[in-house]
Amino acid sequence: MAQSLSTAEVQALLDKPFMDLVHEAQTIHRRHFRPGTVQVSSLLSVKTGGCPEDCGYCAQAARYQTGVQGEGLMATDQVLEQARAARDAGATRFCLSAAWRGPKDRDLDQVAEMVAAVKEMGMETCATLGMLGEGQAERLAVAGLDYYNHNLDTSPEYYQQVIGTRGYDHRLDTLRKVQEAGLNVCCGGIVGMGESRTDRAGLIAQLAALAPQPQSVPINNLVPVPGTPVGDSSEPVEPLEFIRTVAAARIALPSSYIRLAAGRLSLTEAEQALCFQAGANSIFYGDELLTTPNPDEGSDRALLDKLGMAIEEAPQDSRAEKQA
Ligand code: SAM
Ligand code: DTB
Ligand code: SF4
Repeated sequence: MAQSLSTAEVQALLDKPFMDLVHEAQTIHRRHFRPGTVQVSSLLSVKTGGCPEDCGYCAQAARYQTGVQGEGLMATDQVLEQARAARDAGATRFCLSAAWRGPKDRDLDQVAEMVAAVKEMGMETCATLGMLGEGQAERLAVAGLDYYNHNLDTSPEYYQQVIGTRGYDHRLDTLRKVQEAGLNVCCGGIVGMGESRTDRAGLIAQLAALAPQPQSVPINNLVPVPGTPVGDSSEPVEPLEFIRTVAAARIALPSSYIRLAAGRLSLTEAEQALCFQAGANSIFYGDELLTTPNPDEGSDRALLDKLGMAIEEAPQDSRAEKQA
């Protein structure tokens, strides 16, 4: 089992000379993964906008004027059409996202139907639906869900500056429910919300302390959304600082997939290559995230070709693999 690092230990990593940090991350990466392959997930917002929560970075929070219209839950047929297109373009995991505080049982039935049908298509499945109540993670597991995404977003200290309607403990409680249901956990955070390096260290230490460590760790580079408090007030982090964060996550979470999540459009190809060098081995694939753009599949395929990297095949049964 990976040893968890304290905030001070992660901070010491982040403070290292850049070349030493990236070298250490790449060395650890090669000990745990085949270099040169990238896991690819496609995202679909199945329920967009109108969210009652107040996450300060989010385009979908009803209380901020972001221009995003609230919509109801998408029809299953439409979701399956998008999943098929993502699979045909090369994605091996499909992630269903909903702008809810948490799912109502009636909504969960419909999402469970979507999950089962996507799984049937031969893709891995992921869902991110907000906080889960008793029995809901089990319901999703029975439907064939492989991963549940629920982020800690930032350090416990900085969290309060960003989100008021749900606490860090609520998030940890949902993560515990997901783990107890035998699902893989996808849990990460956001860089570039005005937090300090110590906050980034605090987030990584929290992720590393989860037992077991999350199988998937998305590192989002804030996509500043006009109309949100965080989007309107934050200065972007420097790309080199983002790459340091990726490297420290790789070292602290040696056998987790580290995903370059939102915000890749603000990184050059060379900066993304350095993220891979620092141990990132997963991306969101497809030209839209939830409400904001992402590089299109063609430019990602071209980038991977230039780097001599390949898309990783989906495992036969990722939950069985985890339990083995
Ligand atoms: N409503 C669900 C929830 O909060 O768990 C699922 C969707 S929510 C949009 C998923 C995650 O996307 C957030 O926890 C946050 O880490 C990330 N995210 C949202 N807006 C973002 C932005 N503007 N830039 C970067 N990451 C963002
Ligand atoms: C995650 O960590 N990042 C994804 C996914 N999990 C759901 C979402 C990114 C959202 C970026 C902003 C938007 O498109 O609205
Ligand atoms: Fe709602 Fe999720 Fe956005 Fe928070 S991050 S406002 S919970 S959609």
